[in-house]
Amino acid sequence: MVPGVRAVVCLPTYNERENLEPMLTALGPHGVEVLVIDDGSPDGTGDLADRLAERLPYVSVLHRPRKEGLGPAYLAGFRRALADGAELVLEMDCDFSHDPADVPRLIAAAERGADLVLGSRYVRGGSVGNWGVGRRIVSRGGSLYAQLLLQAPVRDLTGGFKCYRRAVLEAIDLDAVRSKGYAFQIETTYRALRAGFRVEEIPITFVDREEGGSKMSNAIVVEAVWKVPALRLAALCGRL
Ligand SMILES: Nc1nc2c(ncn2[C@@H]2O[C@H](COP(=O)(O)OP(=O)(O)OP(=O)(O)O)[C@@H](O)[C@H]2O)c(=O)[nH]1
Ligand SMILES: [Mg+2]
Repeated sequence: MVPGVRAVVCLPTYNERENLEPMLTALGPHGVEVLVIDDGSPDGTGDLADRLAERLPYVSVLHRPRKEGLGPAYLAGFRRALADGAELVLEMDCDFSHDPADVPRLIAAAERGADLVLGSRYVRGGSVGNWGVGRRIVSRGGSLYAQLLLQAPVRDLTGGFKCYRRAVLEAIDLDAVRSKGYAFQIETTYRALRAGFRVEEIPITFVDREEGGSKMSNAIVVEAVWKVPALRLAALCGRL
């Protein structure tokens, strides 16, 4: 880890060849380490990441043999970042839906005292850019559904632009987290809330990707639908 750098951005990639170099370049000035977590992308994103890491001292790469979803990729990244001594661990997408220029705002909120900072589309000042009606309904509906069932005072539970204080990831039983898609975002935030950590939402503008393809699938939505009541039940039974 670069001396003095305390924040590691975990950047999962699957077929993000067009986005990777611009994203790493955009993150460079923010004083963070970046850990690319590539699941054997058929388009060669993993090889490109290795080449870029040779040139960019703040970049390292974790290769995983196959695509298993966002959840397992992030868990592998969290473990590596914690082992490397990170104080703050960030999550963000590599498709420019999350603006790299917002990274310092997330870090600043954590440094002001929040344990988990969420880049939120659904608080005042936040928004969703060029999404169609269908995607808006799925996303907003999903967050409301989870918020209601889990009684969680958080407006954007499915977003993936987050900054964890190391203590949060140490307190969460990472081995017990099995969610793969959006449910992973809901589950990690819910576990942080249950453990008594301070969660703060800061507004972000989310824009749809311009390069590459979405990995969103029906299976990801279905998982989130059943996982939410399952999490609530686990909490009621004292298992969470
Ligand atoms: N390592 C890894 N990365 C993944 C996997 N699935 C998605 N990603 C990455 O996770 C980030 C978010 O994925 P997207 O395809 O943008 O999915 P999304 O943001 O949920 O959906 P869209 O808004 O439609 O783009 C991107 O950087 C993807 O490359 C996976 O199984 N493994
Ligand atoms: Mg995306």
